[in-house]
Amino acid sequence: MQLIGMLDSPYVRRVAVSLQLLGLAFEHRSISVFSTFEQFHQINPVVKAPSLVCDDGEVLMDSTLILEYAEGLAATGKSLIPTGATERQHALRLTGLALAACEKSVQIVYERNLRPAEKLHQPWVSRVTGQLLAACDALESELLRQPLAVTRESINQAGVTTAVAWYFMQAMLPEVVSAANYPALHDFSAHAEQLPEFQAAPHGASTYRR
Ligand SMILES: N[C@@H](CCC(=O)N[C@@H](CS)C(=O)NCC(=O)O)C(=O)O
Repeated sequence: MQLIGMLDSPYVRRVAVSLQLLGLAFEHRSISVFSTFEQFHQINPVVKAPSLVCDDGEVLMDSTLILEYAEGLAATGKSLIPTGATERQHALRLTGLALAACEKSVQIVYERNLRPAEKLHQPWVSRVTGQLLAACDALESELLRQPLAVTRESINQAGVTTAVAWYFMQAMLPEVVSAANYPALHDFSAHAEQLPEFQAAPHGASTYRR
């Protein structure tokens, strides 16, 4: 299967890291939804990153749906979703918070980079920034209350998505989300980024290679 999209997208990166942790082989094509729109369009006319081209050619999109598909392909016993109801509920809460943080960060980045400066709508930016910081505050509290596991054997989807989201925010919006205010998130991310699966799929323009 082929993972389409650049690793500067937190959604693409969470899939690239998760596929490795699930033990699934894939080819990565670092194609941009912006600078190589036409090339992306030929693979998926909706031009959403990540897209996953399955082995039979069918194209999936949306990182959460792609990961649901991947979970079904993984060998028995390999999963990033806890099986116990309480642990699963908590992992889903954290994953939801981290995904909301990604969404709000991406909205701010698009507002800054894609909209002409004179058309920037400050009330919208303020609203989105408040939502982003609310998600970060909640994640920080959760990590302080109950630390997330961060070895390659124990990290779960909440851990992968939280770490990827934090790295993305620090790369793109460090002045909005100050690391000094979120020491637990910062520390967790620093540990996760040391894992081989994160190092093989670094944030940016590079291509994952096995
Ligand atoms: N909910 C989606 C969000 C994916 C998303 O918004 N990806 C961005 C790149 S970071 C994208 O495709 N942007 C191009 C566009 O929306 O036109 C997911 O989890 O995959």
